[in-house]
Amino acid sequence: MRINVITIFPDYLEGPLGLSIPGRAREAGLIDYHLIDLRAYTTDRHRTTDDEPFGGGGGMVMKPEPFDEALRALERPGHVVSLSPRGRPFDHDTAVRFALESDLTLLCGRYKGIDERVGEAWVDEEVSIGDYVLSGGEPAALVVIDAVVRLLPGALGDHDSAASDSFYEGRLSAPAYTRPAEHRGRSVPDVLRSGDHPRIERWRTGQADAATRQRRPDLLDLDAAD
Ligand code: 6GU
Repeated sequence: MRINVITIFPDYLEGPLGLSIPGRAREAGLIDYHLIDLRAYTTDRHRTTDDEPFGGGGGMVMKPEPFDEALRALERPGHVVSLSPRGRPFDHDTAVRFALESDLTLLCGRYKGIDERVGEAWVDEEVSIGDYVLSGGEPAALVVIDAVVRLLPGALGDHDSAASDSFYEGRLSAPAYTRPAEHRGRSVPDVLRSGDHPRIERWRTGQADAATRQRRPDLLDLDAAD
């Protein structure tokens, strides 16, 4: 898989993409990241990427031409995704869909967003990572890439690990414990040390359901589910 990211801050992403699962997936050849500096596709002396909004109001809007040129320079843009608080919520199912693409291109907006005509001409979908405003799409791009990369076959090296993640079966995961069995007067639940795996599985399912009911009833709401 190849992921292109168009941004005015390629350095913002370079470090994190070299670490942890995203870094190991790159070393293993499962994925290739291509960080594209939007300013390389400007033509003026000041390398301008934004301008005032038509119609007035505060803030600045990202100009269409640099994004257009950066996208035109890509041999295979593949599925083009714009990161914006105006997007549809990014979730596990979206990550699964993206992980099935061979080429994914992420556009990082800043300020009041990217000129809408870039969206009309190039963007397949717009996604948001939550109901708050970030200074730019870059942290959201890292979130999307991390969530996608860990779904690529071989990235985790342990399918059980992905299968026990939160959201894998539409609910939160069970609480986890490691050594020591007793820590500051608190013990690990006996069931987890029993060696009785069917019983452990039932306990985990019960804990996962209880946590989901308490914290995220929306995930169990069959009307809201898709
Ligand atoms: Cl994807 N971008 C920005 N700028 N803010 C956000 C977001 C994305 N998702 C939530 N807030």
